[in-house]
Amino acid sequence: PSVVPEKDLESFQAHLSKSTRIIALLGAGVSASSGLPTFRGAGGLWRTHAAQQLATPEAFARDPGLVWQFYNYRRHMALNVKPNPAHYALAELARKKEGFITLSQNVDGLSPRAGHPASSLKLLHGSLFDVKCSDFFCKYTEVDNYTDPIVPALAIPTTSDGDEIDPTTNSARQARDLDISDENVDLPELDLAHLPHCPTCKTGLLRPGVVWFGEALPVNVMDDIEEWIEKSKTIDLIMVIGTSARVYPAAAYVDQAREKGARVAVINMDKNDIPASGVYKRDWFFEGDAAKIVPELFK
Ligand code: BJW
Ligand code: ZN
Repeated sequence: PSVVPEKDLESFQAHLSKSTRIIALLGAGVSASSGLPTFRGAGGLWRTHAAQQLATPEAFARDPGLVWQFYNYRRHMALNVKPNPAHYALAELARKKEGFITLSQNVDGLSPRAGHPASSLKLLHGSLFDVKCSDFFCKYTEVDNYTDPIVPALAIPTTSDGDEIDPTTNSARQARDLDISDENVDLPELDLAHLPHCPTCKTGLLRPGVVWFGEALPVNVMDDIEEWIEKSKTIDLIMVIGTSARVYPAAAYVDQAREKGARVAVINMDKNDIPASGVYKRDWFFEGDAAKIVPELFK
């Protein structure tokens, strides 16, 4: 049985099939069913900190050890989950439709891992697997750094019962990661000297290659998108998938697309969690898990 109302599905699919210029704007909800927490919903707290409070240059300046614990943990989590059917469906649409572009706010690497062509995947907020020097004047950057932990000092502590025999199965118990996102689990002591340092300037701390609040989005990414929008005489459709559309300039693409004629389809678990004006004036709303709905929409 269909997970969305048949009438909406039909009118959406009719519009999609005649659309040639299409945008998908993705947020954390796309990766939720893979097991990664969103920012503003349940699971948006890391220990006692709101995720958005750790995602700032000020937090890194104040407590780089804490911010690295957070990002090293997120890298570890992202590497240990899999893309879900929404990532795969979007990747497939990108391969089939030439005029399709994905603008993703996600930094978890799941769209690339699902085979989304890089040429039509714009990572608005960078990637957990890019690393760069935090010294403004040093240009050192690394891409595709999947080292986990990024430095030994940031290794996630595991249960100490690794060698014990489990009486129920009679086999050795696997050591399991402790959930350091839980404030009741002690964070291991961290010597700042053991945080990742820049191999070029030697003095700067490395930092995750993500876009924090107050920072500009990557210039080349913004330029590519502007060019894509500019060369579109009209835009037919924008799909706003699993994002609260509260963070700018990402959310502004909805209004920009609509100015070029786009119809707006929103796919979200929660029909009340979408404040951007452009997103309220939506033409379709599909309520539920993106991992179930997106593949259905593209059938
Ligand atoms: C599901 C689901 C399921 C759950 N299926 N759905 C204009 C107006 C007001 C303020 C500003 C403005 N322009 C700029 C600002 C300031 C600021 C901003 O936007 N603030 C707002 C909060 C008001 N913006 C910035 O600072 C940006 N920079 C900037 O503007 O620079 C200007 C500049 C120019 C030149 C020089 C210098 C500066 C940068 C913003 C960077 C955002 N960074 C983060 C962290 C990235 C790194 C990291 O991951 O740690 O990006 S914050 C965080 O929010 C992250 C996300 O990508 C982003 C968006 O969140 P998202 O994805 O929408 O997640 P949620 O949790 O909010 O929503 C999930 C949704 O999914 C919910 O709706 C659920 O219902 C749904 N859902 N399960 C379907 N299974
Ligand atoms: Zn450096």
